[in-house]
Amino acid sequence: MKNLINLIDKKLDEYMPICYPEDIFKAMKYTLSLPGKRLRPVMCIETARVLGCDINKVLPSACALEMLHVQSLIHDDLPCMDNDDFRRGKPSNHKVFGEANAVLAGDALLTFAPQLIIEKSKDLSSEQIIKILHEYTKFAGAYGLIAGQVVDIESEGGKLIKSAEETLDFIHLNKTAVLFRLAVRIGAICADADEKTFKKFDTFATKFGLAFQIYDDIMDEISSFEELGKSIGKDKVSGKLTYVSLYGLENSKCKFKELINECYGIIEQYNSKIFKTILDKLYRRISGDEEQ
Ligand code: GRG
Repeated sequence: MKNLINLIDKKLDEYMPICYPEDIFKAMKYTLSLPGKRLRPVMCIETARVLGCDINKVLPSACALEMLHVQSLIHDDLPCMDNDDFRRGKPSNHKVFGEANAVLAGDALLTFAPQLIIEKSKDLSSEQIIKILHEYTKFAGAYGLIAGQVVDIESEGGKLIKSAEETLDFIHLNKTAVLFRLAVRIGAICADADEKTFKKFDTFATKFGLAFQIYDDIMDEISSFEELGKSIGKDKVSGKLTYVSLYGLENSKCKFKELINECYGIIEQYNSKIFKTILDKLYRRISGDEEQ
């Protein structure tokens, strides 16, 4: 896993040389190069690998996914959104580069990512590239990430069109699960997976994404700035709709474990050390190491 993360970091740097005007590239590279977990590119590459695809084919798309994820983090931290001063243990993008450059750095990452897929995916067919770009634009936009963020903001202001339970699931599925789904779907496209396999990985990523957001909600309650690298306890103060606020801490832990156990079941047949490591790590943290 460490080797894979090092490879992703190397490629992220290599794919984005600094050009004029340097300020925008510096802002883009700042949050991108901070030590994130790289979960989305890792899951994209591992999906492709277990399905028999050479990982070099998928590297540009995997790095593009991290760029999209980082864009969402930069914009999420802005004062007009979640207003967070820290990200990945360091001052947020707008704290270092100013609001205008942080907005532009996010916009630039969002557009750099598909450019990278088109320019660097030399070993994929045109049909595969079109499929990947279709997935990217659908999941990043108003049918995905943006939809999740809009409903999240609205719910914070008390505006609920659907029930609290339905609203929360909508937010989790669109704000968080969507990028894990995008990751495995792109990996499966690169590997030319059949429909049944594609759906299996999609179900895995949907369940994993929900579990991951529940994990994030729980950590906001029980963790520390040192562990997470961002401000904690903010959800509670802002009266945000979260799994913990709606169902309580213990029920949230149970739901999280149930989903992760389902993930183990789906992925078991692929014998993937990397998927197992990711699931184990999250499960152990929530169980306080006493289970497994
Ligand atoms: C796509 C134009 C466009 C806008 C995006 C701002 C926004 C709309 C969406 C916010 C999405 C968001 C920040 C969701 C939170 C998901 C989440 C749990 C992030 C933390 O992921 P980790 O823990 O972070 O994998 P690292 O830093 O390790 O990569």
